[in-house]
Amino acid sequence: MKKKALIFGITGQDGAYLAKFLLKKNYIVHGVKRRSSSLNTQRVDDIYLDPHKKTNFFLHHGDLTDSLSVLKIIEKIKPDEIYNLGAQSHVGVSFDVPEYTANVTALGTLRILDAILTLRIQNKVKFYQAGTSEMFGASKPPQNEKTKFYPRSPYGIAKLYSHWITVNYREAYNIFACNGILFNHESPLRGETFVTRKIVMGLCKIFLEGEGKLYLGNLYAKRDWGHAEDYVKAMWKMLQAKQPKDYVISSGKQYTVKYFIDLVCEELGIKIFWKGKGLSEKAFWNDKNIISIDKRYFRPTEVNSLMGNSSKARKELKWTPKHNIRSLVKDMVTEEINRINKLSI
Ligand code: NAP
Ligand code: F7E
Repeated sequence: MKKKALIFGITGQDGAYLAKFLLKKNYIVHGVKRRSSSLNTQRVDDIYLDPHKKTNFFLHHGDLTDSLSVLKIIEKIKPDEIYNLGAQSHVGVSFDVPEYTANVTALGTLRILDAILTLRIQNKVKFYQAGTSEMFGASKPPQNEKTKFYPRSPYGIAKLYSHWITVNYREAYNIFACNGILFNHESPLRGETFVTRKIVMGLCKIFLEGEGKLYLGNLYAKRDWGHAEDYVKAMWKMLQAKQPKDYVISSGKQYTVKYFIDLVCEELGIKIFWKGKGLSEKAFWNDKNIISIDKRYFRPTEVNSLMGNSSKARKELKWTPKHNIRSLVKDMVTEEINRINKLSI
């Protein structure tokens, strides 16, 4: 019998990579998408077939803020594995909509876990919760499973609730539930307002079309960036382990936002130079100012330095990433150029 997976957050970056990975593993994949006024399934359109034809991929309308929809979908699908990747996942935006962020990103997890109990399937289903390095926040790197949590945003705090409610339901009700504590992971499918994709899109537009200018916030935050393709494999591996546990997933290296810009320029074969300091810092290409700082992209509280130690996952799950920072940048730049070229045909 084929295994059935249910993915909340199917329309996001990780949802798309995980669905493709599980389909290759011969799973039947069900995804939950929320209703929106414009289509939001672009990332999975390539695997979506007419449901009247033979397919292993199905989409259902639902919302993590709506307990009834969560309960009904789980009851209907009876999945072997549930992956909760759904969230209001933008750290900056979480300062603008903290209550909404808590409702989706914290209480959404409770709604899934409680549906599992209500349906009395706690001994049949495995649960993955998408935790984040943002829970470490101000704690010094390198961060591992034993590092103290010190979140610095409404998003990080909502995720911390999800982390502990997952631990609590595992201990109280014996649910096979795992928290993946994933450090930043990117890809050509990354949301356009996260810094790596914003940089790649902005610079490709400037260099290929001679158009536009990039406005950024804190260039000196350090992040541990990996590739989403590698990180979704770790999610699956956690649910195949003998015991349900929590794992840090990271590359173990950190770079500044400014260094990421330099790598993208290198990949594009372009030389830029920097001038000025603080809010007046600017980047130039052929004497043209192409990057400036805009205060609006600074956060009320910043997470300055993240770098994970994922030795537990590497040892116990035998997880090893295929990508490094350079292959990540290469993949993102190549796909962006392909997109621009397709649009101009
Ligand atoms: P993403 O691209 O922002 O995707 C988030 C997904 O959640 C989207 O499918 C979104 O739907 C869905 N969603 C939002 N609100 C919802 C609601 N009320 N009900 C149901 N679904 C809802 O995020 P990602 O980068 O793929 O990350 C996946 C998960 O891992 C998220 O939980 C994120 O917080 C977490 N995480 C990400 C990283 C990272 O670096 N990428 C690191 C650690 C943890 P729409 O498409 O309709 O918006
Ligand atoms: O910011 C700085 C910003 O928004 C990275 C989410 O997937 O990873 C992500 O959260 C850094 C921050 O990612 C801009 O201040 C500078 O220091 O790409 P980001 P994030 O906040 O690290 C974690 C692990 C998650 O769990 C989250 O869901 O870049 N930065 N200038 C900027 N950031 C943005 N977005 N835009 C700028 O213009």
